[in-house]
Order: sequence, then C-alpha cells, then structure tokens
Amino acid sequence: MDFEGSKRKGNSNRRKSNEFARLLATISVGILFGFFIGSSFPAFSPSKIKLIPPIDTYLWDKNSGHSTQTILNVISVTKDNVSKEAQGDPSKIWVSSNPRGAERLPPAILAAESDLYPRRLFGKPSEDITIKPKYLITFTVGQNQKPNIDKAVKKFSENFTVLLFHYDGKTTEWDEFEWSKRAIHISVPKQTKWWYAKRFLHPDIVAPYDYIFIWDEDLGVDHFNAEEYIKLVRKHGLEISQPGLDHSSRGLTWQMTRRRGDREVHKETEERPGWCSDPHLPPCAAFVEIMAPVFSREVWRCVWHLIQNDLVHGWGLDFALQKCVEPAHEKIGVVDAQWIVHQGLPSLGNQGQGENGKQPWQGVRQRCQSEWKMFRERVSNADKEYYKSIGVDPLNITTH
Ligand SMILES: *[C@@H]1O[C@H](CO)[C@@H](O)[C@H](O)[C@H]1NC(C)=O
Ligand SMILES: *[C@@H]1O[C@H](CO)[C@@H](O)[C@H](O)[C@H]1NC(C)=O
Ligand SMILES: CC(=O)N[C@H]1CO[C@H](CO)[C@@H](O)[C@@H]1O
Repeated sequence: MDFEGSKRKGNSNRRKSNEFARLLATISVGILFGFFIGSSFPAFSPSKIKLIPPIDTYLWDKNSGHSTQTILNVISVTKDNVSKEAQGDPSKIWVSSNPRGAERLPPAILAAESDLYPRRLFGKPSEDITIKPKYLITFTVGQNQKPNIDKAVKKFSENFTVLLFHYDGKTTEWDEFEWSKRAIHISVPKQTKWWYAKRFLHPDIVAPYDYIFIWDEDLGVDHFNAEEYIKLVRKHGLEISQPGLDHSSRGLTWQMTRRRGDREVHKETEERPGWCSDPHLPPCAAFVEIMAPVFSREVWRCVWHLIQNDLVHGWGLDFALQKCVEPAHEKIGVVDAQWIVHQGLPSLGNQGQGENGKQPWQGVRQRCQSEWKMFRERVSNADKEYYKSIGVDPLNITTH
C-alpha cells in the first residue's frame, strides 16, 4: 500500500472514531455510580428464567414481603379487570387497570414509578438509601457559571436532590465541589432546560419529590432560603410558584413576578392598561415566568404533558401553565419573602449559530419568538378541537 493511501485510510478511520466518540458523548447520562452498575452487571440470559422455583414457593414464602391478604387482593383485581380475550384462559394474566403495555403483569410486581436516588452495589437494598430527599432542584448549566451555581446549590439543604443538566459537555470540571459528588449530572450538548425536562424529568421518575425546581443558571440567591421558601409555598397553597424578582434584576418584563416588599406572597397584580383581558388570567394572575418555576408533584404531571417536544425554549409556556391547575389564580403565585435576582448573564442564548450575517444570539432570539407563536396557536387549536369534539361552540366558552 502506498504511503498516501494508508495515510488517507488512517485519517478516515480516525474521523470515524471521532464521530463515534462524539455520538457516545452526545447522550451521556452520568448518574453517580450508574456507570459501574451498567458495566458490571452480568448479561441477562433467558435460560435463567428456568432456574426460578415454582411460583407457589414464593406465594407462601413468609419472607417474600407479600401477605396473604395482598395476594388475595391482587387476585380479585385481576378477576375484575380481565380483558375479553383473556377471559377464556384463566392462566393468562391480563389486568386492564395496569399501566398501558404492562397488562400481562400481576399488579403486585409493577414498579410503575422510580426515583433519582443512587444505590450501592452491595449490601441489603433496603439499607441503600440513608436519606430520601423530598425535593428536586435542577439547574441547566455551563461551566462559565460555576461560581454562581456553587453559591446557589449551597442554598439548598440535604433535603434536595441536585440535578445538573450540562449544555456544554463539561461535567468533570465540577468535581472540585463536594456537593457535585452527590449530584446527578446529565450532559447533552447545546440543549435547553425544557428539552432536558421533557426527556429526563418524566413524572413517574420524579414521583418521590413534593416539589420540583427547574431553574436557570443566572439567578442571584443571596436572599433566598429553599426550606423557608417551601414552607411559604405550602402555607399559601401554591402549586406553581417562583421567588419574587428583585428590582435590580435584568429584563423585568412583567409586574406579576416583581418582588413586593410588603408581604409573604402575592397571586395577582395590576399590569399596564390593556395588558390583561381578565384580572384572574396571565399576565395579571395565574402566572409565573419560566426562568425559576417551582412545581408541586401533582401539577408537574400536567405540565410535563404540556411541554412540546420540538419547542425547546419554552416561550409561551408561562401563559399556559394556568391550564394545569384550578383555580389557577389561587394556586399560582410569587413568593416575595424569599426572593432572587435575575442576573441576565450570557449563557446558552449565545450558543446559536451565526447565519446570514446575523449574530448567534439573534437566531436564538428569533426562534424563541417563533416558538412562542407556534405554541400559542397549538394551544388555541387544541382547545377548539376539544370543544368541537364535545359539540360545544368554542365562541360560547369564556377563556378560562
Ligand atoms: C429537612 O427536612 C426535615 C424533615 O422535614 C426537617 O426536619 C429538616 O429541618 C430539614 N433540613 C433542613 C436543613 O432544613
Ligand atoms: C351559544 O350561545 C348562544 C346563547 O346562549 C346559544 O343560542 C347558541 O345555541 C350557543 N351555540 C352553541 C353551538 O352551543
Ligand atoms: C377491582 C379493581 O381494581 N377494578 C379496577 C378495574 O379497572 C378499572 C379501570 O380500568 C378501575 O377503575 C377499577 O378500579
């Protein structure tokens, strides 16, 4: 083989392996220890099923953790919910009240929900988890914001699971912080926080958490205490909330999210004339912004469904959140007593691509605005379709 030829081949091989490495790095979900679990678990072989002893050994095993009553309950559920196809053959399990796709499983074995608690590779599973944080805080971060995120994370006690979404592919750079070793790191280059939230915060995964914070990386938290915040949210029955924004914040657009000095929380405000068609609707009430929202577990189940897969910036989502909670103007609000500063530091917004002589940030901004329009149209069309399907004239419905 001539020299040039072998060099070309070497280059193309290297290029291939580079591409492969990039592919691998693209979706690298680095859960603490998850790597070891994945790489050391023995391959599952179907022949092992045969090694399981007959079912009645388990049914009546006192150590199995299932009482006779549980088993009887399961059997009655199964009976009441057998599908027509399965009725002919009682040995076949079919439980239509099981989650979709899991109908063939006996209900007692279903693990329909999960969590983000890391486990050990040894010892008793029941002793793996010494504390079960009740709240989840996520930040979408790049390493330029390290000092700010370090300050912010320290405002959240051990009652919080810390989850960082890395948009710049840098994860080991955070090892210098002690808290980072307990945090969960998910790295996918150049994605937005709503993209991550849709993919990694499925309601069945974050089910153990009473409250879920989905925050930007450029928030000043000197006057914020997370435990105190949650106390206020509970006290005032807020299902969706955000801390008030201090007056020194950059880009204050809405009156509603400005911090008020004279109260613990507020749920409505006055806007400029003509901005609110209804004092109980956004942006005068039932409204928080997308930079620092906090959701209760129940409402997150709804909001997750509202997030569109292709609209990644989340613009307009704030106006639609009120669809997820009733009455929205009482359960959505701003916490004034624990407040933050929106610093408006340049971040992901600068990571667009310069096209046609435009700056990278301009392309991002443009997409934000067009996503807003698309989202508004989708919501409005979906409303219309729904009312049409139940035979109601949408014009007869007042906007609620
Ligand atoms: C964590 O939660 C527990 C139980 O609600 C509470 O007693 C404790 O004070 C919390 N920790 C902090 C640092 O607030
Ligand atoms: C809308 O409301 C008007 C007045 O109440 C009523 O006459 C009309 O039948 C309604 N239209 C539909 C499609 O329900
Ligand atoms: C006894 C029992 O659990 N029956 C369930 C059968 O499935 C329906 C839903 O498909 C449930 O509502 C019932 O509770």
